[in-house]
Amino acid sequence: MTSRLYSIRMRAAAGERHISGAERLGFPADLPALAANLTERALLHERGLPDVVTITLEQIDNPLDGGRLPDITTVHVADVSAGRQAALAELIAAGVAAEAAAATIGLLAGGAASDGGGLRGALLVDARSGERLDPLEDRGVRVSRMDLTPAAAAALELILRPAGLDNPHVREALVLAAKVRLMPGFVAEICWSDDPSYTAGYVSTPGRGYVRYPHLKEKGALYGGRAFFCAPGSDADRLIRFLEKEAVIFSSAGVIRPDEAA
Ligand code: WAQ
Ligand code: MG
Repeated sequence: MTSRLYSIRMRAAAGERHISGAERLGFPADLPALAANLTERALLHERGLPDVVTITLEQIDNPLDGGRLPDITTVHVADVSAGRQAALAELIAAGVAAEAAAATIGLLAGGAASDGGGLRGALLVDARSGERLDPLEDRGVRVSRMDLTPAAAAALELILRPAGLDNPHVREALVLAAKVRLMPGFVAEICWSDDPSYTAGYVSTPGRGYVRYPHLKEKGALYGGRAFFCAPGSDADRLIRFLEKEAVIFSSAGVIRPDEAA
């Protein structure tokens, strides 16, 4: 008997301020435990206590098999300045125009929302012109409807644990990055966390996979950021529809490549 698949999303906010969010997929039998887990996360987040937590369940049909998660490389950088320099070079090597890459990093670093705060979603940026294509002003594009098969989740844990990388930040970022790589015209992604204690970030590209930098922001900084770079001439509405609505399940893990020096 086949069972219906649901998207489950959590969003926690304090007034206008985004605290945390998460997105998973599950069968009906999984959903009570997932909802409890996401509620606990919402209430225990280091960015603060939310006054509104929204949990949304939506039935979805026919998830796409996304295949394999990207391979992982850690590039050792001494500090944030070296990390941003290396991330900038990685974006440029993937085909993002130098000015577009630098301007986007600057926008994320300063808090991309109109009040100077962080977005709860991601910027969608033309890789050549640097123009912002998402019309979602203070929200950004919020990617959802992605997850791992149980076998892929088990395989991922097996490769992450010995590398000391088996934490929710890495697991969730990998799944999100894996879905973003499947959008038509994908060129690159850059991300660092908005959780004040988590300083690592990554650049994801078709050629190099998921490249992590232990320092992409200063400890204590409240603004995280994410930006998706797409090929010139991309149909933004189509990309946003894919990122927000198309369900994708990844069926295997990638590998961890040897660490690199910057
Ligand atoms: N869709 C679009 N943007 C999102 C989403 C989403 N589903 N979730 C988060 N963001 C954006 C939003 O602007 C957040 O402020 C920002 O990304 C950071 O989100 O290898 O933890 O969930 O060690 O805090 C990366 C490094 C960790 C992991 C990323 O992101 C590693 C992280 P966070
Ligand atoms: Mg966060």
